[in-house]
Amino acid sequence: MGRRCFALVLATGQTGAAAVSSRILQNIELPMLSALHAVLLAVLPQAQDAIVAPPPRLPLPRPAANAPMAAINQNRVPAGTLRNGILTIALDVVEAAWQAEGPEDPVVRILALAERGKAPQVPGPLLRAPQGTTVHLTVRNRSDSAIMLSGFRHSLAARDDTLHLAAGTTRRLTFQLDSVGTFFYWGVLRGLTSWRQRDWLDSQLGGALVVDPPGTPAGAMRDQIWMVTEWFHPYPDRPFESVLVFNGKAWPHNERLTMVQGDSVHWRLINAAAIEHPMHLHGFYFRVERRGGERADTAVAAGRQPLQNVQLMQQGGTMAISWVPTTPGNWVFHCHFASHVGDHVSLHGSPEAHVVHAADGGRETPRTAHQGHQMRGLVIGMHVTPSPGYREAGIAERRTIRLFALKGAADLTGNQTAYGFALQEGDSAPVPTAVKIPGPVLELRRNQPVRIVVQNNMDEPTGVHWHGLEIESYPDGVPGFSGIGTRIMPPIAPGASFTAEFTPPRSGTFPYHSHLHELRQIGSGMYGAILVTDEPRDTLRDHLVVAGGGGLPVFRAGGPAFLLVNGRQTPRPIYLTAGEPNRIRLVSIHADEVLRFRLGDDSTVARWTPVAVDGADLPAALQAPRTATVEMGPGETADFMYTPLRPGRSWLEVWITPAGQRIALPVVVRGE
Ligand SMILES: [Cu+2]
Repeated sequence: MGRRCFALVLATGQTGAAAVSSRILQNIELPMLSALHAVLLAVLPQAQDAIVAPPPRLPLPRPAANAPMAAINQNRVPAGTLRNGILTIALDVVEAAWQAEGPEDPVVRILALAERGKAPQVPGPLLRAPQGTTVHLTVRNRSDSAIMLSGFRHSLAARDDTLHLAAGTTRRLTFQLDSVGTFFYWGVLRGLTSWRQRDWLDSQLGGALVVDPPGTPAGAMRDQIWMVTEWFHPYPDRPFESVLVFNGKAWPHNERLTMVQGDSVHWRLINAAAIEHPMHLHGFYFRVERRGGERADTAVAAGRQPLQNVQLMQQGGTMAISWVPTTPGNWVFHCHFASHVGDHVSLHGSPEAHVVHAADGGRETPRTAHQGHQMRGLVIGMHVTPSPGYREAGIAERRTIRLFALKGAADLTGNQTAYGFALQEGDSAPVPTAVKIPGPVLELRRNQPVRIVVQNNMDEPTGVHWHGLEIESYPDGVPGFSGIGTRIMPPIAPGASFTAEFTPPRSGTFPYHSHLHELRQIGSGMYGAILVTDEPRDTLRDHLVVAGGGGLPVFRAGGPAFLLVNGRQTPRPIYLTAGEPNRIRLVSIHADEVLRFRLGDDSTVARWTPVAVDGADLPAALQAPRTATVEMGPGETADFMYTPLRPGRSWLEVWITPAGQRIALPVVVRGE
């Protein structure tokens, strides 16, 4: 499928981003994988324990000296002229320069689209008009590269929806916007047939195409459109250089949105990168109102829109989501693949960095400095301003939990160090060997105020996120960002503690996990489950399955990708009684992999009834019995009711998709 094939070399021990590199690795032959594994396992222990320096960087393709700098397109202003039901638009394909990150970060060479007479844009100009609009499109290819454009005419088969432009030529296309929804148009270099095949030069050729319902007045749609693209450069002697962006810029250099507490927020997201993304919203639930792909987009009936805080976006997938930011403060929306919010998808630190000289002759420091957290790539930050009269509840009486972040022995796969959590029991702090993977289950009571004191007894900073809980911003756990005004949560330094105070408002199943150096810390075990309940759980009929990493993720396919289920590669059985309903809570919290779950025996898949996702009860229309398989991105939880009909033995299998490590948890059904 992909054109890319090269070794994932760990020159400094920075592990490969399984998610980023999966499309590459799918082409590697198995013997090659085995040899690489040997190398990897040999270098991993040292690598994991250090605060790893960025990998050595390689030259990036620089733009020509006279190439115009691409402007960042926030997708707020449609391109062209819309008059009497006709949208007239003229685009140029040009060689351009693009700076996906900060003013000191690299400027790279791309092909870009410009509205005639204007600067080229990343993403390309927004095409937006009501259904039924006729579009007169003129495209002039002013670059030296032959290209093909597609994605304009959704009623055609993909192979017929093409517009070929040799260098220097102009083509005209007239078409009708015939289906409502969120789409994208795209270009590729000559000889390629899909946007999935792009790597760097053609990677930003394309833009959003939004078709509103007929009769929508211009300017009436106040939604924010976010387009995800990737600039990806393979090399023969190191994995790759990549940058992943929302609307042309990566965190922390992309636009910070300001919204008012209680606003209605409407976003459209377009994943025009050749890799899936589990998108996660902190603090609030959203509903997915529309869902689409490359050539179709469908409204989701109101009664079938669950509350979600994670949605896995497939390659080429689109969605329209809405939510209400009910709590003020700083919040993030981000991809939950750890490698997509870290150095693997950043050009920062490259020797090709473009240095901006400040007025005083020194180097200008980007204004959006990191302030402690190290996220990069696919993160959006939001400031929610308090509505008038807002006050945080003052609560004196709280149940106190002391949670320790610890490093244990080198007892994970490949002799990696276990990172994890332990609770204080009694008067003395837990010793490092008390590390538990997954972390201890935090059993909280709905509406009961709690104070969790996180004591960091590791030798590196951390921060803990209570994923999915609708709580205040300050305890939310993104170091250097969570909080309100000047009261910002700091990274928890080695030896220091942080007190998170909140009151969980909803009963359900949630993960908690590190929110700093996520690939290493979550990947090495810093994750667990939070169960919020109204009354004590009946653990004979209420079962928790936490699937996550057990060492840094290395390979998706064919090798040890370091998956643990309930902390083990051979998990202990769960016991059920025939004829009795059981709740099965699944937590998918691998740092960098999508997991698939299947309940059944060798020949038959069981049936179960989904009752909750992401900690929120499902609408009645979605609580219908179905085949017991589910795919879950990192950070997702799902609860199912399962009534085994007869005694026997089956399995809850968990594996890294599409065909990675597989673990089977025995399910033993006893007679009534
Ligand atoms: Cu991602």
